[in-house]
Amino acid sequence: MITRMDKLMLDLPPCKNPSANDAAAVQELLGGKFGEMSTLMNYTFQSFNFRGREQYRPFYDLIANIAAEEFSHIEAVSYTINMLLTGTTPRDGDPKKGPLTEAVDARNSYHFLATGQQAYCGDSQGNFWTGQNVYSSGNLKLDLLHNFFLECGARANKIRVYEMVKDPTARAMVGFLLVRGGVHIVAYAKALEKLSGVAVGGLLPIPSISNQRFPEAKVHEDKGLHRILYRFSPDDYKQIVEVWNGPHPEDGKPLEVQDGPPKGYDPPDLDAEPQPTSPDGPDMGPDPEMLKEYADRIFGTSMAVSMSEKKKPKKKR
Ligand code: MN3
Repeated sequence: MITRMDKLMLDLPPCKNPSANDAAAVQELLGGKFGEMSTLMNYTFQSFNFRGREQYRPFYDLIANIAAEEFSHIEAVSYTINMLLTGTTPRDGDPKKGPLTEAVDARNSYHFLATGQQAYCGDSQGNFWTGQNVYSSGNLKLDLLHNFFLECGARANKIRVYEMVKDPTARAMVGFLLVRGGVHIVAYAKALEKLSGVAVGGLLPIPSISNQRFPEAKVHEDKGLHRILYRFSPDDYKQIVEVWNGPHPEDGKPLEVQDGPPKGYDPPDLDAEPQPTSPDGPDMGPDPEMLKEYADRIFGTSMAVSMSEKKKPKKKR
């Protein structure tokens, strides 16, 4: 079971430059092969499928517990996409003005056609996320190797998105997830070390650039967030401490398990998009032309005339 809190793991700053194309790039971090949907679903299914868990309890606890944190990562990326899309089109309910005309130049039209300018469960190219991205082999070493590789690939993509998108909302999200994804890279490296004795941590960082080079990541590392594994459960997954211990492979500082989830921050509450097709519809009351046409059809022209005269006495039919 999962307990849910109405909080984000990080405080997302306001978006300065709404951009559908920036949002399209960020989609890769949500629904791409190496995106947060993939990490969430890989660890979730591996935990469901984990056999021999009494024998390998610390590794089961680790995978199941990291799966829980990944939920907050899909949240953070989704909110970022919504914030980048807010303000990309004029807030006007008159379809004749073509309020969505600029959207035809957006790289990804699904943000406007398939959703109400929202995050969708797909990648930067408009491919929908697929369960084919989930690997659950039944072999613990294979799964841990896969997870280590998946997190390193995810880190590469985060760095590329950081280099593509300069907006502060996107960069704050990427910087934070570089740190938290970095924790998961180290966790899987540690798990492989415990199982095999091989010093996997010596490979890090992959790609070989420090998180300290990204100001939005450095701010969290300076507070020690790269050394903390949250135990996302009131009473369970206590044996993660048997994997998450010892020195951090990059700066040698001690790894710590923190009991319970982080405090979290209130998620941004974005205004409804006042497009005719949004859930709220345009903020202009009932369409007067549509009302008149229905009055014509139901009551005949004379009633429609009197109704339209009541409403707009000066207008001639
Ligand atoms: Mn993640």
